[in-house]
Amino acid sequence: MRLSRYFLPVLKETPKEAEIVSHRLMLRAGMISQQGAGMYAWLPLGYKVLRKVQDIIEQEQNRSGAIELLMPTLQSADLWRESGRYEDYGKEMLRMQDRHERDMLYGPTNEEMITSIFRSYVQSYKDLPLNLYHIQWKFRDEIRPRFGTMRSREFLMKDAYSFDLSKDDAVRAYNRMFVAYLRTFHRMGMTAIPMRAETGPIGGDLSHEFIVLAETGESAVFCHADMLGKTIPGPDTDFLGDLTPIVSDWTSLYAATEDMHDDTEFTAKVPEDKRIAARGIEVGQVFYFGTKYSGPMGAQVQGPDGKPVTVHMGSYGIGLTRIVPAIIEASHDENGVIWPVSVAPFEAVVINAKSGDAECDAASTKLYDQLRAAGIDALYDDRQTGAGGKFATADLIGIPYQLIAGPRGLAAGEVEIKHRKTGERETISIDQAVTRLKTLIEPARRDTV
Ligand code: P5A
Repeated sequence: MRLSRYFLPVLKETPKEAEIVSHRLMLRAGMISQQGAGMYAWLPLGYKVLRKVQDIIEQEQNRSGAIELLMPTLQSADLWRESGRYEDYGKEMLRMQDRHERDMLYGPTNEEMITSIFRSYVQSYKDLPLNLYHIQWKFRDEIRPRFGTMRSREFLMKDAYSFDLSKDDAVRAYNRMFVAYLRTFHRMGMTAIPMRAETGPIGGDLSHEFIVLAETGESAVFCHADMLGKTIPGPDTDFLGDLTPIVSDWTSLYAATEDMHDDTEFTAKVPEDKRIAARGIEVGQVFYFGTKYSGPMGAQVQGPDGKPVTVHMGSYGIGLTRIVPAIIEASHDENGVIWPVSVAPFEAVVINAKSGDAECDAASTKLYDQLRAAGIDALYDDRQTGAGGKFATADLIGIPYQLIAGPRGLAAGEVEIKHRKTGERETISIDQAVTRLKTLIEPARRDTV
Protein backbone atom coordinates (compact mmCIF):
# COMPACT_ATOMS: atom_id res chain seq x y z
CA MET A 1 0.00 0.00 0.00
CA ARG A 2 1.26 3.44 -0.91
CA LEU A 3 0.64 5.79 2.00
CA SER A 4 -0.12 8.70 -0.35
CA ARG A 5 -3.18 6.75 -1.54
CA TYR A 6 -4.17 5.24 1.79
CA PHE A 7 -6.64 6.52 4.38
CA LEU A 8 -4.62 7.02 7.54
CA PRO A 9 -5.96 9.99 9.52
CA VAL A 10 -3.25 10.21 12.23
CA LEU A 11 -3.79 12.82 14.95
CA LYS A 12 -1.02 15.14 16.15
CA GLU A 13 -2.76 16.04 19.39
CA THR A 14 -3.36 13.56 22.17
CA PRO A 15 -7.15 13.16 22.44
CA LYS A 16 -8.29 14.39 25.85
CA GLU A 17 -11.18 11.96 26.27
CA ALA A 18 -8.87 8.93 26.22
CA GLU A 19 -7.86 7.76 29.70
CA ILE A 20 -5.62 4.82 28.83
CA VAL A 21 -2.68 4.49 26.49
CA SER A 22 -4.27 1.99 24.07
CA HIS A 23 -7.28 4.24 23.53
CA ARG A 24 -5.03 7.27 22.96
CA LEU A 25 -2.83 5.38 20.52
CA MET A 26 -5.73 3.83 18.60
CA LEU A 27 -7.19 7.31 18.07
CA ARG A 28 -3.82 8.91 17.26
CA ALA A 29 -2.82 6.14 14.85
CA GLY A 30 -6.10 6.52 12.94
CA MET A 31 -7.30 3.02 13.81
CA ILE A 32 -10.77 3.81 15.15
CA SER A 33 -13.28 6.63 15.10
CA GLN A 34 -15.96 7.09 17.74
CA GLN A 35 -19.51 7.13 16.35
CA GLY A 36 -21.51 7.32 19.59
CA ALA A 37 -21.25 6.20 23.22
CA GLY A 38 -19.38 2.89 23.16
CA MET A 39 -19.62 2.61 19.37
CA TYR A 40 -16.64 2.75 17.04
CA ALA A 41 -15.91 2.60 13.34
CA TRP A 42 -12.79 0.62 12.50
CA LEU A 43 -10.71 2.70 10.09
CA PRO A 44 -8.51 0.88 7.54
CA LEU A 45 -5.38 0.51 9.69
CA GLY A 46 -7.33 -0.72 12.71
CA TYR A 47 -9.46 -3.00 10.57
CA LYS A 48 -6.34 -4.67 9.15
CA VAL A 49 -5.24 -5.56 12.67
CA LEU A 50 -8.73 -6.79 13.56
CA ARG A 51 -8.72 -9.05 10.47
CA LYS A 52 -5.36 -10.55 11.42
CA VAL A 53 -6.64 -11.21 14.94
CA GLN A 54 -9.70 -12.85 13.38
CA ASP A 55 -7.55 -15.06 11.10
CA ILE A 56 -5.54 -16.40 14.04
CA ILE A 57 -8.68 -17.08 16.06
CA GLU A 58 -10.28 -18.95 13.14
CA GLN A 59 -7.15 -21.03 12.51
CA GLU A 60 -6.94 -22.11 16.14
CA GLN A 61 -10.68 -22.75 16.52
CA ASN A 62 -10.63 -24.89 13.37
CA ARG A 63 -7.50 -26.72 14.52
CA SER A 64 -9.27 -27.65 17.77
CA GLY A 65 -12.18 -29.15 15.84
CA ALA A 66 -14.72 -26.33 16.16
CA ILE A 67 -16.79 -25.52 13.06
CA GLU A 68 -17.55 -21.99 11.88
CA LEU A 69 -21.00 -20.69 10.96
CA LEU A 70 -22.69 -17.29 11.14
CA MET A 71 -25.79 -16.31 13.08
CA PRO A 72 -27.63 -12.98 12.84
CA THR A 73 -27.13 -10.03 15.21
CA LEU A 74 -30.89 -9.58 15.79
CA GLN A 75 -32.80 -12.23 17.69
CA SER A 76 -36.40 -12.85 18.62
CA ALA A 77 -37.40 -12.29 22.24
CA ASP A 78 -39.41 -15.53 22.18
CA LEU A 79 -36.22 -17.54 21.98
CA TRP A 80 -34.97 -15.86 25.14
CA ARG A 81 -38.30 -16.38 26.88
CA GLU A 82 -37.70 -20.12 26.50
CA SER A 83 -34.51 -20.03 28.55
CA GLY A 84 -35.87 -17.48 31.02
CA ARG A 85 -33.10 -15.00 30.25
CA TYR A 86 -35.32 -12.43 28.52
CA GLU A 87 -36.39 -11.04 31.90
CA ASP A 88 -33.10 -11.80 33.71
CA TYR A 89 -30.79 -9.94 31.36
CA GLY A 90 -32.11 -6.54 32.40
CA LYS A 91 -30.99 -3.20 31.04
CA GLU A 92 -27.81 -4.49 29.43
CA MET A 93 -29.93 -5.94 26.63
CA LEU A 94 -30.91 -3.65 23.77
CA ARG A 95 -34.57 -4.34 23.04
CA MET A 96 -36.67 -3.25 20.07
CA GLN A 97 -39.80 -4.08 18.09
CA ASP A 98 -40.21 -4.73 14.38
CA ARG A 99 -43.09 -3.33 12.25
CA HIS A 100 -45.33 -6.19 13.39
CA GLU A 101 -44.65 -5.18 16.99
CA ARG A 102 -42.76 -8.38 17.65
CA ASP A 103 -40.21 -8.10 20.46
CA MET A 104 -36.66 -8.33 19.20
CA LEU A 105 -33.22 -7.81 20.67
CA TYR A 106 -29.69 -7.18 19.50
CA GLY A 107 -27.84 -10.29 20.66
CA PRO A 108 -25.49 -9.87 23.64
CA THR A 109 -24.55 -13.58 23.21
CA ASN A 110 -26.01 -16.60 21.36
CA GLU A 111 -26.59 -19.56 23.73
CA GLU A 112 -30.33 -19.61 22.99
CA MET A 113 -30.01 -19.31 19.22
CA ILE A 114 -27.38 -22.03 18.88
CA THR A 115 -29.41 -24.32 21.13
CA SER A 116 -32.42 -23.81 18.89
CA ILE A 117 -30.31 -24.59 15.79
CA PHE A 118 -28.95 -27.68 17.49
CA ARG A 119 -32.34 -29.05 18.51
CA SER A 120 -33.70 -28.53 14.97
CA TYR A 121 -31.11 -30.77 13.35
CA VAL A 122 -29.22 -33.01 15.75
CA GLN A 123 -30.99 -36.15 16.88
CA SER A 124 -28.40 -38.77 17.69
CA TYR A 125 -25.49 -39.15 20.07
CA LYS A 126 -23.54 -40.25 16.98
CA ASP A 127 -23.40 -36.60 15.86
CA LEU A 128 -21.56 -35.62 19.05
CA PRO A 129 -19.25 -34.10 20.08
CA LEU A 130 -20.13 -30.92 18.23
CA ASN A 131 -18.67 -27.44 18.65
CA LEU A 132 -20.05 -24.59 16.54
CA TYR A 133 -18.68 -21.07 16.57
CA HIS A 134 -19.15 -17.73 14.88
CA ILE A 135 -17.55 -14.30 14.87
CA GLN A 136 -20.29 -11.72 15.05
CA TRP A 137 -21.09 -8.28 16.49
CA LYS A 138 -22.72 -8.17 19.91
CA PHE A 139 -24.42 -5.34 21.77
CA ARG A 140 -24.39 -4.88 25.53
CA ASP A 141 -25.73 -1.63 26.88
CA GLU A 142 -22.91 -1.30 29.42
CA ILE A 143 -23.46 1.22 32.24
CA ARG A 144 -19.97 2.59 31.71
CA PRO A 145 -18.62 2.00 28.24
CA ARG A 146 -15.02 3.19 28.41
CA PHE A 147 -11.45 2.86 27.27
CA GLY A 148 -12.40 2.87 23.59
CA THR A 149 -13.01 -0.59 22.17
CA MET A 150 -11.81 -2.21 25.41
CA ARG A 151 -15.29 -1.90 26.93
CA SER A 152 -17.66 -0.78 24.22
CA ARG A 153 -21.37 -1.34 23.71
CA GLU A 154 -21.10 -2.82 20.23
CA PHE A 155 -18.19 -5.25 20.03
CA LEU A 156 -16.99 -8.19 17.98
CA MET A 157 -16.92 -11.57 19.71
CA LYS A 158 -15.90 -15.08 18.77
CA ASP A 159 -18.39 -17.33 20.52
CA ALA A 160 -18.22 -21.11 20.40
CA TYR A 161 -20.78 -23.56 21.79
CA SER A 162 -20.10 -27.21 22.58
CA PHE A 163 -22.64 -30.06 22.77
CA ASP A 164 -21.88 -33.38 24.44
CA LEU A 165 -23.58 -36.46 25.78
CA SER A 166 -22.23 -36.30 29.32
CA LYS A 167 -20.48 -34.00 31.74
CA ASP A 168 -17.18 -35.89 31.20
CA ASP A 169 -17.37 -35.38 27.45
CA ALA A 170 -18.29 -31.72 27.95
CA VAL A 171 -15.21 -31.23 30.15
CA ARG A 172 -13.11 -32.70 27.34
CA ALA A 173 -14.65 -30.11 24.98
CA TYR A 174 -13.88 -27.42 27.59
CA ASN A 175 -10.27 -28.59 27.70
CA ARG A 176 -9.95 -28.40 23.91
CA MET A 177 -11.06 -24.76 23.98
CA PHE A 178 -8.78 -24.10 26.96
CA VAL A 179 -5.75 -25.28 24.97
CA ALA A 180 -6.93 -23.52 21.79
CA TYR A 181 -7.10 -20.27 23.82
CA LEU A 182 -3.57 -20.69 25.18
CA ARG A 183 -2.33 -21.06 21.60
CA THR A 184 -4.47 -18.24 20.21
CA PHE A 185 -3.27 -15.54 22.61
CA HIS A 186 0.33 -16.77 22.44
CA ARG A 187 0.32 -16.41 18.66
CA MET A 188 -0.76 -12.79 19.11
CA GLY A 189 2.29 -12.14 21.28
CA MET A 190 0.32 -12.03 24.54
CA THR A 191 0.67 -13.92 27.79
CA ALA A 192 -2.94 -14.65 28.76
CA ILE A 193 -3.28 -16.50 32.05
CA PRO A 194 -6.30 -18.76 32.64
CA MET A 195 -7.86 -17.91 36.02
CA ARG A 196 -10.81 -19.39 37.91
CA ALA A 197 -13.74 -17.08 37.36
CA GLU A 198 -17.32 -16.26 38.29
CA THR A 199 -19.92 -17.27 35.69
CA GLY A 200 -22.32 -14.28 35.90
CA PRO A 201 -25.29 -14.14 33.50
CA ILE A 202 -23.98 -17.01 31.32
CA GLY A 203 -24.31 -19.45 34.24
CA GLY A 204 -22.75 -22.78 35.25
CA ASP A 205 -20.17 -23.78 37.83
CA LEU A 206 -16.91 -24.12 35.88
CA SER A 207 -15.32 -21.13 34.22
CA HIS A 208 -11.95 -19.57 33.45
CA GLU A 209 -11.14 -16.06 32.34
CA PHE A 210 -8.04 -15.58 30.19
CA ILE A 211 -6.29 -12.53 31.61
CA VAL A 212 -3.52 -10.34 30.21
CA LEU A 213 -1.71 -8.55 33.01
CA ALA A 214 -1.78 -4.74 32.64
CA GLU A 215 -1.82 -1.87 35.12
CA THR A 216 -4.86 -0.40 33.40
CA GLY A 217 -6.81 -3.67 33.59
CA GLU A 218 -10.31 -3.53 35.03
CA SER A 219 -10.05 -6.71 37.11
CA ALA A 220 -7.97 -7.38 40.21
CA VAL A 221 -6.30 -10.79 39.83
CA PHE A 222 -4.15 -13.13 41.91
CA CYS A 223 -1.85 -15.87 40.68
CA HIS A 224 1.29 -17.94 41.09
CA ALA A 225 4.25 -16.32 39.28
CA ASP A 226 5.02 -19.59 37.50
CA MET A 227 1.80 -19.15 35.47
CA LEU A 228 3.72 -16.54 33.48
CA GLY A 229 6.52 -18.61 32.01
CA LYS A 230 4.70 -21.82 31.18
CA THR A 231 5.23 -23.61 27.87
CA ILE A 232 2.41 -23.23 25.39
CA PRO A 233 1.14 -26.43 23.70
CA GLY A 234 2.52 -26.66 20.13
CA PRO A 235 0.71 -26.94 16.79
CA ASP A 236 1.13 -30.73 16.88
CA THR A 237 -1.18 -30.96 19.92
CA ASP A 238 -3.56 -33.88 19.40
CA PHE A 239 -7.01 -32.34 19.79
CA LEU A 240 -8.60 -35.77 19.29
CA GLY A 241 -6.67 -37.10 22.28
CA ASP A 242 -6.95 -36.43 25.99
CA LEU A 243 -5.87 -32.90 26.93
CA THR A 244 -6.49 -33.37 30.66
CA PRO A 245 -2.76 -33.50 31.54
CA ILE A 246 -2.07 -30.18 29.80
CA VAL A 247 -5.05 -28.45 31.39
CA SER A 248 -4.36 -29.89 34.86
CA ASP A 249 -0.80 -28.68 34.62
CA TRP A 250 -2.17 -25.13 34.26
CA THR A 251 -5.05 -25.36 36.70
CA SER A 252 -2.98 -26.91 39.49
CA LEU A 253 -1.27 -23.55 40.08
CA TYR A 254 -3.26 -20.87 41.89
CA ALA A 255 -4.84 -18.26 39.61
CA ALA A 256 -8.14 -16.53 40.32
CA THR A 257 -10.00 -13.34 39.56
CA GLU A 258 -11.13 -11.10 42.42
CA ASP A 259 -14.60 -12.68 42.75
CA MET A 260 -13.17 -16.19 43.11
CA HIS A 261 -10.10 -15.20 45.11
CA ASP A 262 -9.55 -16.90 48.47
CA ASP A 263 -6.75 -15.28 50.41
CA THR A 264 -6.27 -18.21 52.79
CA GLU A 265 -5.83 -20.61 49.88
CA PHE A 266 -3.57 -18.13 48.06
CA THR A 267 -1.17 -17.76 51.00
CA ALA A 268 -1.24 -21.51 51.75
CA LYS A 269 -0.62 -22.61 48.17
CA VAL A 270 1.73 -19.93 46.85
CA PRO A 271 5.12 -19.13 48.44
CA GLU A 272 5.45 -15.46 49.32
CA ASP A 273 8.02 -14.63 46.63
CA LYS A 274 5.76 -16.18 43.97
CA ARG A 275 2.56 -14.29 44.82
CA ILE A 276 1.31 -11.98 42.11
CA ALA A 277 -1.49 -9.56 42.98
CA ALA A 278 -2.04 -7.44 39.90
CA ARG A 279 -4.57 -6.01 37.49
CA GLY A 280 -5.60 -7.63 34.25
CA ILE A 281 -7.64 -7.45 31.07
CA GLU A 282 -10.07 -10.28 30.37
CA VAL A 283 -9.59 -11.20 26.71
CA GLY A 284 -11.59 -14.42 26.78
CA GLN A 285 -13.77 -16.58 28.99
CA VAL A 286 -14.82 -20.24 28.86
CA PHE A 287 -17.85 -21.77 30.60
CA TYR A 288 -19.27 -25.23 31.29
CA PHE A 289 -22.95 -24.88 32.24
CA GLY A 290 -24.34 -28.37 31.66
CA THR A 291 -28.05 -28.34 30.87
CA LYS A 292 -28.86 -24.72 31.77
CA TYR A 293 -30.11 -24.02 28.21
CA SER A 294 -30.57 -27.51 26.75
CA GLY A 295 -32.89 -28.44 29.65
CA PRO A 296 -35.56 -25.74 29.37
CA MET A 297 -35.18 -25.55 25.59
CA GLY A 298 -35.49 -29.33 25.11
CA ALA A 299 -32.21 -29.99 23.30
CA GLN A 300 -32.01 -33.77 23.48
CA VAL A 301 -30.44 -36.53 21.44
CA GLN A 302 -31.06 -40.24 21.35
CA GLY A 303 -28.42 -41.96 23.50
CA PRO A 304 -26.68 -45.29 22.74
CA ASP A 305 -29.45 -47.13 24.61
CA GLY A 306 -32.17 -45.41 22.58
CA LYS A 307 -33.29 -43.19 25.46
CA PRO A 308 -33.34 -39.38 25.11
CA VAL A 309 -30.45 -37.51 26.76
CA THR A 310 -30.39 -33.77 27.45
CA VAL A 311 -27.06 -32.51 26.07
CA HIS A 312 -24.34 -30.91 28.18
CA MET A 313 -23.15 -27.56 26.90
CA GLY A 314 -20.37 -25.05 27.29
CA SER A 315 -19.69 -21.67 25.68
CA TYR A 316 -16.41 -19.97 24.91
CA GLY A 317 -15.93 -16.28 24.14
CA ILE A 318 -13.10 -14.09 22.90
CA GLY A 319 -13.49 -10.32 22.49
CA LEU A 320 -11.76 -9.46 19.20
CA THR A 321 -12.29 -5.72 19.50
CA ARG A 322 -10.88 -5.90 23.05
CA ILE A 323 -7.82 -7.92 22.03
CA VAL A 324 -6.53 -5.10 19.82
CA PRO A 325 -6.25 -2.56 22.68
CA ALA A 326 -5.05 -5.33 25.03
CA ILE A 327 -2.10 -6.02 22.74
CA ILE A 328 -1.30 -2.30 22.69
CA GLU A 329 -1.48 -2.06 26.51
CA ALA A 330 1.10 -4.86 26.63
CA SER A 331 3.29 -3.56 23.81
CA HIS A 332 3.99 0.16 23.26
CA ASP A 333 6.47 2.89 24.17
CA GLU A 334 6.41 6.70 24.36
CA ASN A 335 6.49 6.93 20.54
CA GLY A 336 3.59 4.64 19.79
CA VAL A 337 2.46 1.07 19.25
CA ILE A 338 4.88 -1.85 18.91
CA TRP A 339 2.98 -4.54 17.00
CA PRO A 340 4.01 -8.18 17.15
CA VAL A 341 4.51 -9.25 13.50
CA SER A 342 1.59 -11.72 13.68
CA VAL A 343 -1.03 -8.96 14.02
CA ALA A 344 0.81 -5.92 12.65
CA PRO A 345 -1.24 -3.91 10.14
CA PHE A 346 1.82 -4.02 7.87
CA GLU A 347 4.90 -6.13 8.47
CA ALA A 348 7.35 -3.62 7.04
CA VAL A 349 7.31 0.00 5.89
CA VAL A 350 9.59 1.44 3.21
CA ILE A 351 10.47 4.98 4.19
CA ASN A 352 11.54 7.15 1.32
CA ALA A 353 13.62 9.70 3.23
CA LYS A 354 13.67 12.15 0.32
CA SER A 355 10.58 11.87 -1.84
CA GLY A 356 11.07 13.79 -5.10
CA ASP A 357 14.73 12.79 -5.33
CA ALA A 358 15.01 10.55 -8.41
CA GLU A 359 17.40 8.04 -6.82
CA CYS A 360 15.36 7.76 -3.61
CA ASP A 361 12.08 7.39 -5.50
CA ALA A 362 13.46 4.70 -7.81
CA ALA A 363 15.17 2.69 -5.05
CA SER A 364 12.19 2.92 -2.67
CA THR A 365 9.70 1.86 -5.33
CA LYS A 366 11.88 -1.07 -6.29
CA LEU A 367 12.29 -2.21 -2.68
CA TYR A 368 8.54 -1.92 -2.12
CA ASP A 369 7.82 -4.03 -5.21
CA GLN A 370 10.38 -6.64 -4.14
CA LEU A 371 8.91 -6.84 -0.64
CA ARG A 372 5.46 -7.46 -2.03
CA ALA A 373 6.81 -10.05 -4.47
CA ALA A 374 8.42 -11.77 -1.46
CA GLY A 375 4.99 -12.06 0.17
CA ILE A 376 5.59 -9.37 2.79
CA ASP A 377 2.65 -7.18 3.78
CA ALA A 378 4.35 -3.84 3.12
CA LEU A 379 3.52 -0.16 3.33
CA TYR A 380 5.39 2.44 1.28
CA ASP A 381 5.62 5.95 2.73
CA ASP A 382 5.86 7.80 -0.57
CA ARG A 383 4.38 11.07 0.71
CA GLN A 384 5.97 14.31 -0.44
CA THR A 385 6.87 15.28 3.12
CA GLY A 386 9.95 15.40 5.30
CA ALA A 387 11.73 12.34 6.67
CA GLY A 388 11.15 13.31 10.34
CA GLY A 389 7.38 13.11 10.03
CA LYS A 390 7.64 9.78 8.25
CA PHE A 391 9.79 8.29 11.03
CA ALA A 392 7.31 9.56 13.62
CA THR A 393 4.34 8.06 11.75
CA ALA A 394 6.09 4.70 11.34
CA ASP A 395 6.86 4.60 15.07
CA LEU A 396 3.33 5.71 16.02
CA ILE A 397 1.54 3.09 13.92
CA GLY A 398 4.01 0.50 15.17
CA ILE A 399 5.20 -1.27 11.99
CA PRO A 400 7.73 -3.91 13.18
CA TYR A 401 10.41 -3.14 10.56
CA GLN A 402 11.28 0.12 8.85
CA LEU A 403 13.33 0.02 5.67
CA ILE A 404 14.85 3.45 5.23
CA ALA A 405 16.16 4.64 1.87
CA GLY A 406 18.05 7.95 2.04
CA PRO A 407 20.28 9.73 -0.50
CA ARG A 408 23.55 9.22 1.40
CA GLY A 409 23.08 5.50 1.97
CA LEU A 410 21.89 4.85 -1.56
CA ALA A 411 25.02 6.55 -2.95
CA ALA A 412 26.98 3.90 -1.05
CA GLY A 413 24.62 1.15 -2.20
CA GLU A 414 23.06 0.83 1.25
CA VAL A 415 19.75 1.14 3.13
CA GLU A 416 18.91 0.93 6.80
CA ILE A 417 16.61 -1.47 8.67
CA LYS A 418 15.19 -0.19 11.96
CA HIS A 419 13.64 -2.68 14.38
CA ARG A 420 10.66 -0.94 15.98
CA LYS A 421 10.76 -3.02 19.15
CA THR A 422 14.42 -2.70 20.11
CA GLY A 423 15.36 0.46 18.24
CA GLU A 424 18.27 -1.50 16.74
CA ARG A 425 19.49 -0.31 13.32
CA GLU A 426 21.26 -2.32 10.66
CA THR A 427 22.96 -0.89 7.62
CA ILE A 428 22.71 -3.36 4.77
CA SER A 429 23.38 -3.45 1.03
CA ILE A 430 20.33 -2.71 -1.10
CA ASP A 431 20.46 -6.18 -2.68
CA GLN A 432 20.31 -7.99 0.64
CA ALA A 433 17.62 -5.90 2.32
CA VAL A 434 14.58 -7.88 1.22
CA THR A 435 16.13 -11.26 2.02
CA ARG A 436 17.12 -9.97 5.43
CA LEU A 437 13.58 -8.74 6.13
CA LYS A 438 12.16 -12.09 5.06
CA THR A 439 14.42 -13.83 7.58
CA LEU A 440 13.26 -11.48 10.31
CA ILE A 441 9.56 -11.54 9.48
CA GLU A 442 8.71 -15.09 8.45
CA PRO A 443 9.51 -16.80 11.78
CA ALA A 444 7.87 -13.94 13.68
CA ARG A 445 4.52 -14.58 11.97
CA ARG A 446 4.06 -17.35 14.52
CA ASP A 447 1.82 -19.29 12.15
CA THR A 448 3.75 -22.44 12.97
CA VAL A 449 4.36 -21.97 16.69
C1 P5A B 1 -19.08 -17.08 26.02
C2 P5A B 1 -19.35 -16.98 24.57
C3 P5A B 1 -19.97 -14.91 26.96
O1 P5A B 1 -20.70 -14.07 26.52
N1 P5A B 1 -21.32 -16.53 25.76
C4 P5A B 1 -20.81 -16.78 24.42
C5 P5A B 1 -20.24 -16.40 26.68
N2 P5A B 1 -18.88 -14.64 27.69
S1 P5A B 1 -18.40 -13.18 28.15
O2 P5A B 1 -17.32 -13.41 29.05
O3 P5A B 1 -19.47 -12.43 28.66
O4 P5A B 1 -17.85 -12.45 26.88
C6 P5A B 1 -16.82 -13.04 26.12
C7 P5A B 1 -15.72 -12.05 25.84
O5 P5A B 1 -16.22 -10.93 25.14
C8 P5A B 1 -15.47 -9.78 25.48
N3 P5A B 1 -16.37 -8.70 25.93
C9 P5A B 1 -16.27 -7.42 25.56
N4 P5A B 1 -15.42 -6.80 24.72
C10 P5A B 1 -15.57 -5.48 24.53
N5 P5A B 1 -16.52 -4.73 25.12
C11 P5A B 1 -17.42 -5.31 25.95
N6 P5A B 1 -18.38 -4.57 26.52
C12 P5A B 1 -17.31 -6.72 26.22
N7 P5A B 1 -17.99 -7.61 26.97
C13 P5A B 1 -17.41 -8.80 26.79
C14 P5A B 1 -14.48 -10.18 26.56
O6 P5A B 1 -13.23 -10.44 25.93
C15 P5A B 1 -15.07 -11.46 27.08
O7 P5A B 1 -14.10 -12.34 27.60
